[in-house]
Amino acid sequence: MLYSVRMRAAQGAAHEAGGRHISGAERLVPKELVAETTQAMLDRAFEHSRGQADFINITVESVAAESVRLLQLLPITTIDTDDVPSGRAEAKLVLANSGVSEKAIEAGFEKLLALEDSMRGAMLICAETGIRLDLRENRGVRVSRMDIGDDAAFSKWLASQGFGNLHIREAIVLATKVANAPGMVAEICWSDDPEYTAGYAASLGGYMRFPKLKAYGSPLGGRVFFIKPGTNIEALIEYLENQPVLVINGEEAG
Ligand code: WAQ
Ligand code: MG
Repeated sequence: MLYSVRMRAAQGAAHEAGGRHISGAERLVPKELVAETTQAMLDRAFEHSRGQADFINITVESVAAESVRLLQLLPITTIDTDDVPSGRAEAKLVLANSGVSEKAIEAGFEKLLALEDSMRGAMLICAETGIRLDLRENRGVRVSRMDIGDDAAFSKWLASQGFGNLHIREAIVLATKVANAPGMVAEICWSDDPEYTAGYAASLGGYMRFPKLKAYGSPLGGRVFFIKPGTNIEALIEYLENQPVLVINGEEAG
């Protein structure tokens, strides 16, 4: 048995009562790790650089081990650019190479840049027309029930590659689950943590990191998932929210 441990924190009020999203986290851990995982999430919610949390929800839910899907970690590449505009231009090229249309890329960036504050989840956008496909408005779709498979070995491998920070760890797990979703073409993301300027463009072809995808100090981040036309959106959201996934890394053994 594994446990899905999820946290969401907001300022002013609960998310559903109009509170401002501060932070969220999701893990999938054995029972022995539930207590320390919830404690770490609580500390993180209280100390977040986006501001003071007034509402924190932590959910612990059992997940049958046989329902877990094992997915191979996406290959990771870092593309350093001189500044944010060239980072965004490179990220757009990666999306185009993954099969997202010009129109959808522009629509996706426009929607991300138009946010007044960060959403809790991601926007689903048609990879051809750029039209928003989910009906979740400012909440978006939150990907959940995923983690690293072999935590000790995987964390050691990540650190050895210079990918030791928590942002990267969480992002590559999320991006691997998302890239394997039915109908997924590609994803674009940048952090909503003011001090973290990195983001990525990902697809089954790989996870391309861009250290400069957002101006330092900006609390505006987000995620867009570009979806193949004709995809069953309900089934897609069900996978993103509920399918338990552990990400494994063939390289750590070697
Ligand atoms: N499901 C869907 N959307 C999410 C989730 C989730 N579980 N978690 C975050 N988001 C959305 C939400 O709109 C956030 O505002 C936005 O993504 C950014 O979230 O160096 O730190 O957790 O390789 O701030 C990427 C680069 C870092 C890492 C991403 O995102 C690297 C990051 P954050
Ligand atoms: Mg954040």
